[in-house]
Amino acid sequence: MNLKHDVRAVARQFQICGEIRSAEPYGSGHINDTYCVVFDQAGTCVRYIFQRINHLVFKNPVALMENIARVTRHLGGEFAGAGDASRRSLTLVFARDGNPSYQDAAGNHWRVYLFIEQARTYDAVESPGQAFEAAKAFGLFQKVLANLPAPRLHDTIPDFHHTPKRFLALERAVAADAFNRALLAKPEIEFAQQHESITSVLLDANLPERVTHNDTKFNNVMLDDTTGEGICVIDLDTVMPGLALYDFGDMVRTTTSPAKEDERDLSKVKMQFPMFEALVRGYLSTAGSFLTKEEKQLLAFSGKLITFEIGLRFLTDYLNGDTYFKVHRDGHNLDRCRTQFKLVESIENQEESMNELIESIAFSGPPVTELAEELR
Ligand code: ADP
Ligand code: GN1
Ligand code: MG
Repeated sequence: MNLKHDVRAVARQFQICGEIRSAEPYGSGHINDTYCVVFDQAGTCVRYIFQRINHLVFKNPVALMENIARVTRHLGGEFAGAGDASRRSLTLVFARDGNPSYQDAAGNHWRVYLFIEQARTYDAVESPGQAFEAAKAFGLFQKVLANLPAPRLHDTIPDFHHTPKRFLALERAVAADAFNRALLAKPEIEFAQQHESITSVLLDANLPERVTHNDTKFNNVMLDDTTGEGICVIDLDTVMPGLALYDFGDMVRTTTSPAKEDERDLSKVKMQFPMFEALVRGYLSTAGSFLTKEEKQLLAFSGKLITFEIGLRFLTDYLNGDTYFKVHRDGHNLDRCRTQFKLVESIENQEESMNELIESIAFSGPPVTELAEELR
């Protein structure tokens, strides 16, 4: 084991029995360090997920873990009667001192989850059925958390989806141009400036605050290997008060295009209508009962806005020298920004038909659940 962190030492601090057999970096997240750690427990290999919380991004890991402990307990309680209950929500393994996380000598905060077996995440969507399942799972997540008892959750990253502030951050990065990259990103900067007017639309729409996930990208939901069902929503660091449409918007961003987020061949990036339809049907099958008319009317717009917002963030990070998102090659954040802005264009070209579809599904069609099975 030649890892960046001493996972073996960390493991001793958690309530896990048995001997470590292996520990490997895991997943393709941009923020935390994730490891899959295998323990031999009386002759059986059992896997766990270990995560080092990125405390440069999440400034208050203790508050964050308080949120996650409350949210996982609530979800676990709600799913308790359902089949396969232990795979339907994340389960924290507590540290030996009873805390939901452990801080090592270097100041890193660690947490451990039971491994969700026989399910996996995908970096790119493969079928409308998958889009449907992801959206259904995220909608159910919001629905169950609508009953989370008070108090209000902590804001783990204040103004996380405040798009006008994200725009201002870009403007500051352009003005500073600390890494002389602005010229290389001239078309993208211009694209961002031309779209400034959309940044405040959701904030101005007077929509209800809800408990939302805020990072509903497609690889943050695990799909069951056998049934394809969206079995478990993961990556709970940003679960906090927000707008339902932040979640739907990020689903549109990550599930309607067949291309990966960092695809360099932009001809592959496009909003595919069947995926969008599957998303709308999947999401409304679980969230349709509590969403307001105003929220439903802005479903397509939210896809455009959140795609634009994440594009702004990639561009800003590129200009600032790649300090926030993990990068694996030169220009990685600029490549990511380009796919986002290409997708914004594609959504714009189809926005009218997307809105017509929502009108027919959400306001005048047959009940959403009746049609849902056709997509599977
Ligand atoms: P990040 O915040 O860095 O995106 P995630 O929490 O999304 O980290 O985890 C990264 C990857 O690890 C996920 O995409 C998923 O494949 C895997 N993963 C996370 N939690 C679990 C779990 N409890 N069981 C199995 N796999 C998991
Ligand atoms: C980050 O943690 P991960 O990789 O699932 C980011 C999201 C972005 C996403 C872009 C806390 O998500 O906001 O949309 O990358 N998470 C945080 O892929 O900033
Ligand atoms: Mg993730």
